[in-house]
Amino acid sequence: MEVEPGRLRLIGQVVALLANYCWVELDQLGPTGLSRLLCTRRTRLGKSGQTIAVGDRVWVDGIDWPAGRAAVAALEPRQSLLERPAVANVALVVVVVALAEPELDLLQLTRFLLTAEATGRPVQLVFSKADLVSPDEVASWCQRAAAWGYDALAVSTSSGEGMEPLLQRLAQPGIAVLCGPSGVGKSSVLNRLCPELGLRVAAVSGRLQRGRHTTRHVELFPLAPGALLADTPGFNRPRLPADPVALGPLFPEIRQRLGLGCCRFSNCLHQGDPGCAVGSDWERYPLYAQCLSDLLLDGERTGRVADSPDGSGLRRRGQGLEPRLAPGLRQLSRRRQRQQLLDGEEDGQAGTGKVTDFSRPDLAD
Ligand SMILES: Nc1nc2c(ncn2[C@@H]2O[C@H](COP(=O)(O)OP(=O)(O)O)[C@@H](O)[C@H]2O)c(=O)[nH]1
Ligand SMILES: [Mg+2]
Ligand SMILES: [Zn+2]
Repeated sequence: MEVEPGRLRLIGQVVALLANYCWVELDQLGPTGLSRLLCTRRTRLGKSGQTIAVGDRVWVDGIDWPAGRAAVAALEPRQSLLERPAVANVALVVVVVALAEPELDLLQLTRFLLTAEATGRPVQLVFSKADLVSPDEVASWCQRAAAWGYDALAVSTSSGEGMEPLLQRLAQPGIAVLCGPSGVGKSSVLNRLCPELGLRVAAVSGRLQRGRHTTRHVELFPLAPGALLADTPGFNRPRLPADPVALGPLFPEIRQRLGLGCCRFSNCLHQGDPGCAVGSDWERYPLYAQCLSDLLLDGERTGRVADSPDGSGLRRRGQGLEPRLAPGLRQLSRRRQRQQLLDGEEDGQAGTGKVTDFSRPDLAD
């Protein structure tokens, strides 16, 4: 191959993203035996609107071997994308929630599961800190999760319970991502699986019993040959999809029911209307209704217009569109919305499309 030394292009994978730089692990060793380069981003990547995420396959050039530096010149198409935290080419999304400390919040768990489902990739639910509750409670949570459609694993990094089955699940080729609220033990799990890493772990602190943020950015760690595991910074309120019709299929319960029969209207929002095949006789139905209500209200606030009010489960009231929900749920939703505004918009950190945002630590605490 005839290439100018300075123009040599090599392919690799983004393993960490820091402010304006990223670390790229090359598929092959360089002449100095180096395989990891600190790379800047070429401006034309930015101008074409392309952003880099951890997990992206990229071409680098302008390699300065002695300094271990290069520039990302091009991005390969992605197979999948976990939106927040941004991780590309994910093979498995692992949603981790603690059975205690912090107390399990079903709505928050559901939002994490929705973000995970939105990748279209398999989702593994993990209940952590199993040592803090009784074996009966652990079994009962696993049963509930099974009814939602998840084959959950209960683990404890303190007692070691469940760690071997988790390792087996994760040590598959490709990228697995640990995501979930802060303080649930994601970094502890990674440390237990790869003890040589010595990641920072913080004590759960403060009145909210959330963990302090010690994981500052998304990073991929080798777990087994070909298997990479990403630890992610905790954040506490993942976003919902923008389109209300897209929400339903992110619930395995709804997918399963739609597999057995169709709703009368293709844009059905499954709110108990006649001709709806989904019904409300499943545990997470109120959470579905809550998420739907939240996303419709979010859409209103951000000026997003929900389409086709007729037959879509929306009705007009004044200028806005409202979901057809029980008054109690509506009330709860308004309260939640006000609370969000008071909380200072945890969600406002995401989705600006800038590369630097991907590496932002969680500011929620
Ligand atoms: N009791 C108990 N505590 C744990 C377990 N795993 C982690 N922790 C504690 O939970 C806190 C938060 O852990 P960390 O790994 O930083 O959580 P992350 O924010 O999800 O990465 C730390 O004080 C850990 O020692 C566990 O299995 N059992
Ligand atoms: Mg962490
Ligand atoms: Zn329906």
